[in-house]
Amino acid sequence: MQITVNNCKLIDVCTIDEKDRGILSFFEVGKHIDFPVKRIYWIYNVGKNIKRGGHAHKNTIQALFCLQGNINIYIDDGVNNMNIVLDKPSQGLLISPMIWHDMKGFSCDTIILVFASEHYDENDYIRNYDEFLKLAGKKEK
Ligand code: T46
Repeated sequence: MQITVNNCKLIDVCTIDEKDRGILSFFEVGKHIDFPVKRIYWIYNVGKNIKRGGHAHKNTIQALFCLQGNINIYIDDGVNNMNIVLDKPSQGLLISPMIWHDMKGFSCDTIILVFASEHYDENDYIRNYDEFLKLAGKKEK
């Protein structure tokens, strides 16, 4: 199947708002997210004007949540691209493999929580954009 930015979806997780008691949000693997979560990591304390990401994954699927603050995510399939703002903890972004992604516009209090389908493996990363285009079949080898 050809992966495009349209395969990357915003996910609204289940949210229980009990007013003064606060808000509880959750998702369940197999019900709301259909990949096995093998790794969870979080990113915080990002300085002003810092850009992170700048890569695609060969196999890893990720669901990315911004628990606090906000963030701009640029996603690119080699032909089409789009910018997505995550600014509420109840909404995540599902990023398919072979989607180039950059993250910027971190606020000083941004906390990102990411659920990944694979264990960490540097060989799963494509960190060169030309290489990404070749592997995605968007550029002649
Ligand atoms: C992604 C975006 C959204 C590990 O050792 N284990 C891990 O699970 C991760 C995620 C990273 N690392 C190491 C690898 C680097 O030495 O932590 C260092 C920073 O990783 P990186 O520069 O890849 O961080 P970001 O913020 O550019 O990208 C991260 C994830 O790596 C990546 O998978 O999609 O967040």
